[in-house]
Amino acid sequence: TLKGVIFDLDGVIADTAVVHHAAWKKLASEAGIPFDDSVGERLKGVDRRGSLDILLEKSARTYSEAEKEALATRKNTYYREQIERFGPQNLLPGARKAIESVRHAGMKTALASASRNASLLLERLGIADLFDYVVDANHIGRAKPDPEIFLAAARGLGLAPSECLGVEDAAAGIASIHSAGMKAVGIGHAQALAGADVLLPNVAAFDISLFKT
Ligand code: G16
Ligand code: MG
Repeated sequence: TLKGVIFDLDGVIADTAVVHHAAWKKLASEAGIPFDDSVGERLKGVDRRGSLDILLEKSARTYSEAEKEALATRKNTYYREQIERFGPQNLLPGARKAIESVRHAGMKTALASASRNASLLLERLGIADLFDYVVDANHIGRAKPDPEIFLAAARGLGLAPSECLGVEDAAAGIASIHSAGMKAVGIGHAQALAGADVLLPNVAAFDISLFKT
């Protein structure tokens, strides 16, 4: 039976997917690297360095390690400039209610985010106290689509993976949830989410009563 729900952060709870997208797009444009929405979609849920590697697939030249480091840092600067101004108004509509519905049903909640800015965001959004356990990129070795982050979240909740449900807006995240042995709820419309067990248009449509057995 279901005892816990593990939420992704960017694009599920926080309205940051567009901010990540804009920061990568700006970097790509400055570096003269082609960037379109299909590249943008592939970057979702992928950690910073993995995202840069995807971006550079389209580059006409190669970059040294030091140059790559500098590009990733520059993107993060653009991103941080925006989220420093974030507050509860940047929660996606219905996000708080969705997390609270899980808690009110007597189940546990965890966060599994690939972002190294996750704790800053949780504070800014005012939702740090809604999670029983938080795992972000600072705690794990292998990024999504590897199952490590969702497995670590289940372990932190003291639950078996089969007792958990994962909620994600990105293909890499859905793959991570499935490899961890959990059912996956996809949030959004992207073609890339076709593998999700349940697809909802947005987090406002998430209510734990839909999943309780
Ligand atoms: C998020 C975003 C990704 C981003 C990654 C790393 O993951 O979806 O687009 O590249 O974090 O973020 P940062 O550069 O802040 O460490 P998630 O798992 O919360 O969706
Ligand atoms: Mg996400």
